[in-house]
Amino acid sequence: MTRTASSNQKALIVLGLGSNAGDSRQILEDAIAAISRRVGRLCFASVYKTAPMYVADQPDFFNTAVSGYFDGSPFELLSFVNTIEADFGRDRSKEQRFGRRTLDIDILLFGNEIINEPPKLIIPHERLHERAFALVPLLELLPKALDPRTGISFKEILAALPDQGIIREST
Ligand code: PH2
Ligand code: MG
Ligand code: MG
Repeated sequence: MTRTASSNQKALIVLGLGSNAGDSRQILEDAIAAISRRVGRLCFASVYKTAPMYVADQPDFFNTAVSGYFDGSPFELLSFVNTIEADFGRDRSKEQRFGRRTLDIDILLFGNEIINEPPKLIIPHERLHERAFALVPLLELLPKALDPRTGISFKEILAALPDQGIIREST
């Protein structure tokens, strides 16, 4: 069997989760349960309380990440996570860019694939390298992961960032 990018072989994926509206801790816990219905061997990182990036005038976020194996294409994963976001009351038409939200699930990594299909899908996530709130939980799950675009370790990328106010809440 030949291997092609985006074929339907199980890929190790990493999702970043964030919430700063509603009962964020409960939302993250329930979202992880929903994700586990389609993602095998799910692992989850600690929950972090994080200072909001890009739009400062909003509540702190709660962020975490999960990893596991997904049997489907990157676009199938995108539609799966968008369905979960909607199930948790997310209505994109009422949102400010980078503003407050009940649940955001971002595809951070899909194996080592590089997907450039803006505006729908860019993998690795286009802002991963600048976001400690995504890199810190990702590195808890995959401490040795390399950025598929550059081959640089995410640990090194995180170490070069300024302090962004990431506080570990719970495991
Ligand atoms: N998500 C955003 C914008 N800013 N800041 C933090 N700390 N955490 C987030 O998840 C986040 C953010 C838009 O998705
Ligand atoms: Mg996001
Ligand atoms: Mg998102």
